[in-house]
Order: sequence, then structure tokens, then C-alpha cells
Amino acid sequence: MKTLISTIEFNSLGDERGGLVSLEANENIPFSIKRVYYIFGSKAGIARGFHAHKKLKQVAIAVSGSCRFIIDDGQFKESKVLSSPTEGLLIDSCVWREMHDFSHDCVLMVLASDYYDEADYIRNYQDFLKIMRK
Ligand code: T46
Repeated sequence: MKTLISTIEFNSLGDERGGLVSLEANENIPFSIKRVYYIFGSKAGIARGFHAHKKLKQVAIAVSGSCRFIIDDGQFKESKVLSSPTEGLLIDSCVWREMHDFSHDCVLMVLASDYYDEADYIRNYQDFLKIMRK
């Protein structure tokens, strides 16, 4: 069965001093990284996302705390809790994503394959379904 959740386990290079993870474009991140952003200080009960991207690929990592992603390809939906700085969620193009259940200490770091471009977003779910059913 097709799974929508694809994760990457990063090597922890930590030692007795603490943890360390190294992220390298086209090595343990499967694209050239053009942008990094992070989401933090999320208020209790808020949800984010609710869009898809036409071309953008991303890897999301909860470097602190936790949150829950819903990934939806227009046919199926799957949920994934991110709660480890050594685990990345690969978010492919053309999937609807939602983020829920942010812990107060969540820092969600996202590595993106391209620069910010509002024209790459599909922010209306009905438009997303139309595109996916073509
Ligand atoms: C995604 C999920 C996981 C920028 O100006 N530059 C940026 O690089 C980003 C990411 C956002 N923005 C602006 C656009 C909006 O005016 O910041 C504002 C908040 O962005 P948005 O409402 O799209 O944030 P989220 O948390 O709903 O979605 C974000 C990313 O936008 C999106 O690509 O896949 O995180």
C-alpha cells in the first residue's frame, strides 16, 4: 500500500557533551537547499499549513518539542507526529499539509528546495483536489 509518510533518520553525532546532527544538501537531504525557515512560539490550539505546493519539496524537523503533520494526497490522509531532532519528514510537492498539536516548546525547522514563491502555493483545498484529479 502507498504510504504518504516518508521520514529520514539522521545520524546523531552526539557524545557525552550532547547531540549534534549535520544536514547536507543532496546527501542526507534529498535536494539542494535554497531556504531554511523555522516556526516557533506557536500558540496553544493553533493549526498551520492548509496548503499544497506545486513544485516545492521540503524536509521538516522538530528540533525541539513536537507537532503533528497531516499529509493528504487528495485520496488518502496520514498523520505523523514529529518529536525528535534526528527525524525529518519529507514533504513532497503536490501534497496538502496541515500542522497541529504544537507543543509550547516546538521549534519546527524546515529545509526547502526553493526560494519563497507565493505562486507555488495552492491554498484552496477544492483547487488542490481539482489539480490532483486531472
Ligand atoms: C509549508 C509549511 C510546512 C515568507 O515570506 N517566506 C517564507 O519563507 C515562508 C515559509 C513564509 N513567508 C510568509 C508567507 C505568510 O505571509 O510568512 C507568512 C506565514 O506563512 P504561511 O502562512 O504559509 O505559514 P505556514 O506555517 O502555514 O506554512 C509554512 C510554509 O509557508 C509552507 O511552505 O509547507 O510551513
